[in-house]
Amino acid sequence: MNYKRILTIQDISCVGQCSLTVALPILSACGLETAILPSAVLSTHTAGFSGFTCRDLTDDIPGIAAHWKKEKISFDGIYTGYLGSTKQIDDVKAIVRDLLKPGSLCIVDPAMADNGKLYPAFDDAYVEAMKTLAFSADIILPNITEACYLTGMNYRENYDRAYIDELLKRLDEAGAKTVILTGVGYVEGRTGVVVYENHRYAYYEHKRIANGCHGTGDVYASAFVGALMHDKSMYDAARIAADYTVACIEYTQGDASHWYGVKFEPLLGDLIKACA
Ligand code: PXL
Repeated sequence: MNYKRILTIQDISCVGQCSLTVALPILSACGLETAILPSAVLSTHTAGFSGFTCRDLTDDIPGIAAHWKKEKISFDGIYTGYLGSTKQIDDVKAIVRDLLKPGSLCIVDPAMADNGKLYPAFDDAYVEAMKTLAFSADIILPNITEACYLTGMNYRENYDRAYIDELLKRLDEAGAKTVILTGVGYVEGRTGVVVYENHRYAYYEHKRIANGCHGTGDVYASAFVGALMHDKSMYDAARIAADYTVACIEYTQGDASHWYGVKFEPLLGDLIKACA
């Protein structure tokens, strides 16, 4: 693999093993120079902690981007996650337009919802803005809830292949290019990821661990980006990231005090080997 510089834009949740505290170590372990742009700084993530603080960094972003532009800094990939505000999405799109090297990939995890609901910080205006970022990206990694928000389809807990096909068709019609749809399970005890590339459906199924942990989406997306940047195919990157995420969830299971995140660090060696 050539040495590559990637930029990831997402929040710093100081405690909680998600967003940048997951993406930075995973991408670095995958051998990538990882530049970061924090979208906001929170004392913790918003899923389960109460009374968290949040400083939105929207106003800092244009100045940071202007400095990078002046220094002629550019990136071999840009990967975005949880963003700080609706307005910030326009600044992120400008960064992708101005600082992503030609032919490089923009990968968007529209991290805004799960289990049928938006995260507390977001509203319809954010969803509308996220559509414009997601549908201009090369790859998106929504879960089913996020795909529903992006397409206006009704969220269902129980679904079949026809429902997933309709979701993919609507994403496609809205302008999505490659879609990595996570958390798709058709049978009891199993889940998996759909890789929808060039209008073709491929599916990697794996075991479903009953008590999922918070932050698995960020571990998954970061591992996917790390593997993809190792010139793995979309399908292989999706499979490597799924195997790693499942192993991390299994490693975390049974420790009730660790409800807020995934113990992903001790297994980074396995991810590095899988990417080799
Ligand atoms: O993992 C997604 C995420 C990222 N950042 C913050 C969050 C969440 C999910 O709840 O609250 C701040």
